[in-house]
Amino acid sequence: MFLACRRLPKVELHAHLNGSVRPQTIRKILEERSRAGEALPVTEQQLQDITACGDRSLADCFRLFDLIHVITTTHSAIARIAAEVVRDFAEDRVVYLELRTTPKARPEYDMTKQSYIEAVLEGIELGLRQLPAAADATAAANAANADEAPPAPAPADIIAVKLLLSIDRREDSAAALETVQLAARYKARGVVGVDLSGNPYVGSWGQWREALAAARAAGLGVTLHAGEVYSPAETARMLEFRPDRLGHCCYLDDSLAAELRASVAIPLELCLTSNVLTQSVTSYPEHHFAEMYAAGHPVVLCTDDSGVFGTTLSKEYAIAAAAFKLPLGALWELARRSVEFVFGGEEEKRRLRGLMDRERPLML
Ligand code: 6MZ
Repeated sequence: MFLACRRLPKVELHAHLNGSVRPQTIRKILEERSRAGEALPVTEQQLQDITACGDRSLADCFRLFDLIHVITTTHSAIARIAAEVVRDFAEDRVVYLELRTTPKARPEYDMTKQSYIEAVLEGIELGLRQLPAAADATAAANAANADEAPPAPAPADIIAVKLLLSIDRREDSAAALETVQLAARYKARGVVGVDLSGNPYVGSWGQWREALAAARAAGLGVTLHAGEVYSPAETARMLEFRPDRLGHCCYLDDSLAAELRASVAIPLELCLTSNVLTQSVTSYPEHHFAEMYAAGHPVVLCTDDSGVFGTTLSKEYAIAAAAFKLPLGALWELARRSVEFVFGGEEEKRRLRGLMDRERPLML
């Protein structure tokens, strides 16, 4: 089943850039900094924690993200990890990726939120150019007899990549608004939405509501991390806001779950491995995916933090197949339905529907 899941064309809608960094890249960046004579910003024990990909509480996860952030500090490191993430998802047969990341203003590294976004976009473009088929095509086109070169498969035929900008729950309303304004400004470069994420124990909804409303008014998609911990009052405010998508929703009391199922078909981005490893959900078979899927609620399987949790989207599909007894046809339907919830626009959806439908006879 795992091999079939790898061959399945898939749509990834919930992947955090710094959570998707390869563990070996973390080590390489540190080695390079050490060779350049820098004192290492993390201890060997911390490094092992980051690269272990094991069970960890949600609170531990946020400590790890802070450690990753003291390693991926430069524009070149950000561009490098973005390029690798694009290549990793493409290799896993993800045909459409919405990558999300929190723009960071770090004056000590000469970094503004805008320069951070530029570095991520540069990395995405680099990753697309480095895709094996795209690289072959470039070489062929540059060959002496370029006129006879076979038509180049455009990188977008392998994977289309869009960007969501995240508001970290530690940010105040002004910082949140700055991110939204930048998202609106970068729409022409592939920014399609805004996400609210970060430590669910920090901050409160009122801080970001206005910025998120401004994102919606600017025509950006809005997705919220909701109910990752038990916080029914906040989750109720989030449902009232009617975001375009919701992430996680592990802790819904009966009335919120009923409201979500009955009155609002807000698609859910569900991350099985992340929720089980952080103990937000006890086991795969008990994951709320089962209940929502059975109720016909729109659900999308996603990785969350493939580097930190040691997963891939193919693995998530294979886990769902085993835990919820889904045959390959149901997995294909799940991937096909995910297309309807992308923020990339109607034309992109039409293209993806065509791609999925063309592949169906080869898969099933
Ligand atoms: C909430 C999460 C998350 O933005 O620096 N992030 N927020 N819940 C989760 N579940 C485990 N996983 C990742 O990527 C790392 C950031 O993404 C958010 C956190 O804010 C984390 O600092 P970027 O690329």
